[in-house]
Amino acid sequence: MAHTLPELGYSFDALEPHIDAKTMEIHHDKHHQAYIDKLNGAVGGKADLEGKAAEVLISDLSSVPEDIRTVVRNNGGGHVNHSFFWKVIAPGGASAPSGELATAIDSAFGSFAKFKEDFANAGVTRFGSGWAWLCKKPDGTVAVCSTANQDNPIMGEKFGGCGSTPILGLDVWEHAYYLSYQNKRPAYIDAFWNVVNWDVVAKNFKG
Ligand code: MN3
Repeated sequence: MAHTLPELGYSFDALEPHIDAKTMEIHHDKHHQAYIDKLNGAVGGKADLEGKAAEVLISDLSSVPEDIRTVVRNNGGGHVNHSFFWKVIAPGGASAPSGELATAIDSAFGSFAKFKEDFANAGVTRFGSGWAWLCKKPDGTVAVCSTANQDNPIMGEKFGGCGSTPILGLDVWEHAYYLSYQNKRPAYIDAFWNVVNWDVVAKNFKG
């Protein structure tokens, strides 16, 4: 079965003024769709691959034939990352972490403010295009990291990942912010905190 574009689940203007409607429309309908089309183009007709979920494909890139591995890494990663991103910025939900997640953040970073600083720094210092992440490590603690391009933490270390599970992610590709923020990536990251849905992040943390 071919990979398909998930519904955004809310209107393009739902995150205004922090993320503008035009950016959301192009980002979801054009950029995300393009990753899906290229992923389908790579795995289509390959019986052992085309039935696999994108998460499964990118978490085991070594088993993907070498001639399409980079295409699957970039576009399978793009599909997984964006499907995840739309959910963690969905409108509604808690505007700050609470309960076990808040405790995990406090123990890892000292405070919520310090976590935000570390996460923003991961996004600002990612050279070129990529993502900032808050991940749950195999031992249950949380950590900040960033990946290049469309790599995802669930990819093996050989492929830019770290074996942790993302619970919050931020797209820092220019296409995610250029219309409103131009070169000011830090301003976009500041605005991002207004749209994070901490109920979804808490659900991701619980697994
Ligand atoms: Mn993007």
